[in-house]
Amino acid sequence: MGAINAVVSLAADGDIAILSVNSPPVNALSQQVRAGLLEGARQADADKTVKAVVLICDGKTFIAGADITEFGKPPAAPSLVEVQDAIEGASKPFIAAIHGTALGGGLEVALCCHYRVAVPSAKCGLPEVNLGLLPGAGGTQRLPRIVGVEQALDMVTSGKHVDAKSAHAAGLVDELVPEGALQASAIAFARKLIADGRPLKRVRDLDDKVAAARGKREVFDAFRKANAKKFRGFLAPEYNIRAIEAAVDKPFDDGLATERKLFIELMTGTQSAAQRYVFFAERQVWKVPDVPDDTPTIPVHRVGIIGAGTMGGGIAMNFANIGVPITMVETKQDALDRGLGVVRKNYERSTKSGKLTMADVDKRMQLFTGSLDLGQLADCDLVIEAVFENMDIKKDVFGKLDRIVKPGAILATNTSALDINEIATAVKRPEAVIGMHFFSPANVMRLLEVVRAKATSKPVIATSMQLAKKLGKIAALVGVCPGFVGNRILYARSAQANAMLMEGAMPWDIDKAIYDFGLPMGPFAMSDLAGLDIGWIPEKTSSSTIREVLCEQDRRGQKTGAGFYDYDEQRNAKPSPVTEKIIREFAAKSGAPQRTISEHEILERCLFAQINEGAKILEEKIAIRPSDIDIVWINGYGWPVYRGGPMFYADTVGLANVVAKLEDYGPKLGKNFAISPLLRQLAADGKRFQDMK
Ligand code: 3H9
Repeated sequence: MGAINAVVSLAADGDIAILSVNSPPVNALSQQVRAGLLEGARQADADKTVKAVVLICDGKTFIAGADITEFGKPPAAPSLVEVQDAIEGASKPFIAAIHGTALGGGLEVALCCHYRVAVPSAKCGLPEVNLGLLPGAGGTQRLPRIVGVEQALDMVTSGKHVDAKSAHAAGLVDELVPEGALQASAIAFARKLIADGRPLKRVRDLDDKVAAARGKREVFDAFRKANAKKFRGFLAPEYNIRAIEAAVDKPFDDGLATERKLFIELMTGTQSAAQRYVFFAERQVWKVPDVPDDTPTIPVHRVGIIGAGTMGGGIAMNFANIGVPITMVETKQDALDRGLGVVRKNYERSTKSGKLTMADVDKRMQLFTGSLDLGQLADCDLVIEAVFENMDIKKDVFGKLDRIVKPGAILATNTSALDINEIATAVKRPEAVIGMHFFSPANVMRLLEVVRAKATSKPVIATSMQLAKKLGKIAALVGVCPGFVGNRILYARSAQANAMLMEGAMPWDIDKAIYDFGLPMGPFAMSDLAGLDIGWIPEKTSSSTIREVLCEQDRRGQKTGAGFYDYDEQRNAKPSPVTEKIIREFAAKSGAPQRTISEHEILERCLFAQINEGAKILEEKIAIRPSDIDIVWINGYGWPVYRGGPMFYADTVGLANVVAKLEDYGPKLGKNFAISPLLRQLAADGKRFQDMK
């Protein structure tokens, strides 16, 4: 008894042994934890004075999974399976005592214990799918033996965390024990087991739940069909399903072998590498080298929002969701009423899906104060301007705010492209000015670009990042340039897409290539959705671009039933002969030779131009690190997470290949196109974006 190693210890409470893991931050199953657990389990099993063993963790959580930082490195003994065999095959009961999260390998260890107890706040899950993996330590074989095939399919393919109460109802947890009394309750549970002479319950020996699904292919077929859209492009969900099929069809050990084989295939593939990279990228993105964690922040008790349009309303909902009161200012009463009406309607829609009750809706709406007077913003701690994208208007608003809003408050703009340094010249406190670029619909989209201007103070940055986290967003801190990170890269892609229209490709050819690559839609479908008339002024139109001509013909996108595409009543898109004619005429006028452009070329030109723009953004230090660019594109533009973002994708293609292809395309890329010196340098050095320090 005593310390087994630096992270695992064994103690005794009478005839009950307590095997504890203490490996912050999340007690992941590192080599040291595995070694400690194996040794501890063996010692406890061999000790004749011990009648049962409680496995418990220190700190904020039970074991949260395998140690992801070890993935991709040579395996270090002992394996997790050895640990599990020692526990499951022990001659006395092991009881997992769960608090925090029992995830992945952590739950798989708990599933090898003979019993599981948990506090009500605990959660259990097999989130490997989110890392492009499947549970590779028996999870796909043991879980369905307890919870049944349907729930197991749902858990392994969604990766969701199931709360202790549901886990108890499903049989995954044997007993719920009081919060704060986990260890004592687990010991009491163990003593009762022994007193009652209950047998060692080995999950691997259970069969009735999996037998119930044997021969029923339709269960799996229906599940695949129902989730086809959600799983599109991802390998891991399908592999998880196959592993559960093996649990149903095969004896336990054969099922384990199938699971192992599928796990290794995923682990060595590009998709999982991408998804593991994104896991760490999502955590890195919060770290700002020159704004340390202990930077003072500004308490935000009230938020002011200027503009009650789609953007302003969506932004406001974020704050109402976390209980922060909002003062919403508009110039006209009817616009204000309309804006608040839309917010209420959006909330009411959530009552239909059961997410909110009507009482919740009322509570949120009570947080709103509407006003036509900017003066009402005086006592706000943060004001976000979401007015028309026009520099003069924005500067005028900021000038007024400067005179009204109390000192120390944050003055934020939701501009998606304008120069925030210039906006900041309108105030005498430029250190208070920052960009908070929400993406539409702002109450739904997870991304927030926090834009740091030249004079923005560190507390203003720290507060904005902290707020983003509280709002449940993922925020990337970026610098000022036209379009910031996300839209600037989008423009680079649009330039190629538009150029290819002139060379002979149709919008649907380009959209298909992008869709098949894994994005939810291509550039032209996206324009139709957003509306082609953004920034279009009917009085000034001169048929000078394809887009202008489409607008002139009242083809302004989905909302008018036609844009690049024709739309039916259900808004299904069809290639449009009208658009095709307009494009052909434009191309003829431009004199560009027409040809068939392969899907391969479409993709390379669109994607490699994006990568090149990303490299320029890094050169100019507009983004802190390549992975921040990936976070922006995954969360703001639907870049498929299994391809890890444009910069990670570039690494998988090889930067030398990217440069070589850009050189091949040469003048086709446009007269202003230049290959980024940073990209060239990395390619010449045989490096990846991931190697940048
Ligand atoms: C698996 O188990 C495979 C097996 O089936 C088969 C094996 C053969 N490893 O998220 P946080 C770090 S796959 C290494 O900010 P929270 C994280 O990077 C695994 N490190 O905290 C961060 O580091 P830093 C299945 C990990 O309280 C710090 O811990 N399990 C791991 O918001 C704090 O993390 C999962 O996928 C790990 N497994 O959330 C669970 N987990 O401070 C993954 C975290 O340097 N983890 N770190 O940035 C989570 O979902 C969340 O971390 C958790 C806590 C909910 C546990």
